Amino acid sequence: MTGAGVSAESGIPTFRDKDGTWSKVDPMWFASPEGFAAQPADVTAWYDDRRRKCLDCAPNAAHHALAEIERRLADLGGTFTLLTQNVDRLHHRAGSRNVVELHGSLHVWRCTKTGEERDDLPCPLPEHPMPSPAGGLYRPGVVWFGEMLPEDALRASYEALATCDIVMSIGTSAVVYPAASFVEVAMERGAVGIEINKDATPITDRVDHAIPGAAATIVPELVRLAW
Ligand code: BJW
Repeated sequence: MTGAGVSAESGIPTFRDKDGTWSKVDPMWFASPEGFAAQPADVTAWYDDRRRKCLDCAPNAAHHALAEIERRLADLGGTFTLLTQNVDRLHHRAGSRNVVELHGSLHVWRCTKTGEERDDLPCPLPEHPMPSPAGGLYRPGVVWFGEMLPEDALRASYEALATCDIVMSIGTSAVVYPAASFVEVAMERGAVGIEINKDATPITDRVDHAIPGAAATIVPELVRLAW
């Protein structure tokens, strides 16, 4: 399972680190349905700007190494499920295939009236807020606080957590639920738990192996050592 720390070395700020995305706005407002309802233009512009900046960034060595693990395990007849909290789609761009987007995507916009999803809207959007043909607005296709995670993403996550031999938590502060509980869900039934993070988190003392360091250094090194 990955979090914003995996994309930090691609130039995408994390949420909670100093100078992170949320050092400039109030997250409980901008990442909430209430914030969008009250300030649709500001919230749309903020997400549209983040989407544009993501498109200017490229996957880093951690993204590529995770895609490589998936390919190598497939060659051995194994499976690899990449649960990501990230909304930047850099894992897809690095070649990962079995990606579960827990918190949606910055590249998807959803009509507030019909639920229709679009990932082909121009960047930047011509208007903030952006009207939909059905008379609603296009909202970012991300999961805000208080919203349910997509059902299919939750199902795929719990299936993987119920069967995996190894569970890794990479570059996440492990404070946002339900993702924050995933490592322990798998460890409780016997999976080996590994954390890779440049700082300590609430799960650091509970995993079997906590590896301190930057994801773009440690994950490729793991691949090199494992094969
Ligand atoms: C590096 C590095 C490098 C840096 N290398 N490492 C149970 C208990 C308590 C509360 C709840 C609960 N269940 C639900 C809740 C409420 C809430 C929640 O968890 N609140 C907590 C804050 C307490 N959860 C929800 O509302 C979720 N919905 C839900 O559960 O629905 C049912 C329900 C609702 C209400 C009540 C009960 C049930 C939805 C959560 C949606 C989260 N959405 C966001 C915003 C997405 C849109 C956007 O992009 O704007 O998702 S929040 C934000 O945090 C974003 C991230 O995906 C998520 C996690 O952040 P992440 O990735 O961990 O980033 P950071 O910045 O926190 O950490 C980066 C880490 O990387 C750090 O540790 C660095 O050290 C490290 N790092 N560089 C390696 N190079």
